[in-house]
Amino acid sequence: MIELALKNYCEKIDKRLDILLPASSQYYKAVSEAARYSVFAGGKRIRPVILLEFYKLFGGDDDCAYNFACAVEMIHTYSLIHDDLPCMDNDDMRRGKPSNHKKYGEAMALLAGDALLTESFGVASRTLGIEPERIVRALGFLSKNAGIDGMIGGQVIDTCSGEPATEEILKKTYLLKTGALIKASAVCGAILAGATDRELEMAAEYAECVGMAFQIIDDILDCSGDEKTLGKPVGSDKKNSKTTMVDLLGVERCRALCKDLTDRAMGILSDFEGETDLLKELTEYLLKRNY
Ligand code: GRG
Repeated sequence: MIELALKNYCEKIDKRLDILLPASSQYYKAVSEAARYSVFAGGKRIRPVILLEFYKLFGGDDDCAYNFACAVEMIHTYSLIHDDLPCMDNDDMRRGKPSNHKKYGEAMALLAGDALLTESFGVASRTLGIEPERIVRALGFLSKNAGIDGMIGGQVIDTCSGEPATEEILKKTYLLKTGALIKASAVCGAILAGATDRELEMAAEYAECVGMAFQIIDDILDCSGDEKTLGKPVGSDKKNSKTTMVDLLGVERCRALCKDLTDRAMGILSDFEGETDLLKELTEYLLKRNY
């Protein structure tokens, strides 16, 4: 059921992304090709689905929020392209294919990521059928969470803080590096639909639980997942001498923590008055994911 719902969403999101991604002049079409390569490499589209479901939960007509949802996916894709670069994790494979810099070279991968990030805000700003004040507020929230106090800040702690990785520091890192964009997805969907401040707080809390669990599961998969299913080599964290939550707590305690976080997220969904069946299925699906 959730697989089918995700497949239907993916088809609609992919169609919109195909329209939104800029076609370029012949002189620089290489950057569009590189950006499209990663955008259409088979991502799960979790973040746009969360945005669209929160938008619907608070009464939005889902078609209006597609540009915004695609913009979040463009930011996510840029972060993966840059994360794979030799100066970051130096990963050769992503989603079962050569990573962007392996296919197009480092300079083009850097530029493709930059292009996706920059274009994403233009795409989100061209959201039609929603009050401009809501769009501006959501843009501010997205930029904050993709930026220094969000995903970038988390990546900085992760790659170059030099701090010994304690449980507290890792939790902060995960909330920012992985959680911030998931939080932006849920909260921007809610903002665009006109949710109340209390509902925005609840959406944020839900997404923080899901984001934290998502990253811990990523850690578990990086040490014990199946390379073919994952579409990338396992052991990237070890290769980069990164301490993960699995190193600190062990796999079993990590799994228990993810179960707790998922239960909390499910509890928050139950507290909403509207329809949350798909979000509940998605939340449980993410706990059990193997790629
Ligand atoms: C600006 C130089 C520069 C780098 C930015 C911010 C950043 C690098 C990277 C973001 C950190 C990151 C990649 C976190 C990992 C989050 C994560 C688990 C990603 C995988 O998400 P999925 O499973 O991916 O949703 P798919 O492939 O399904 O889209």
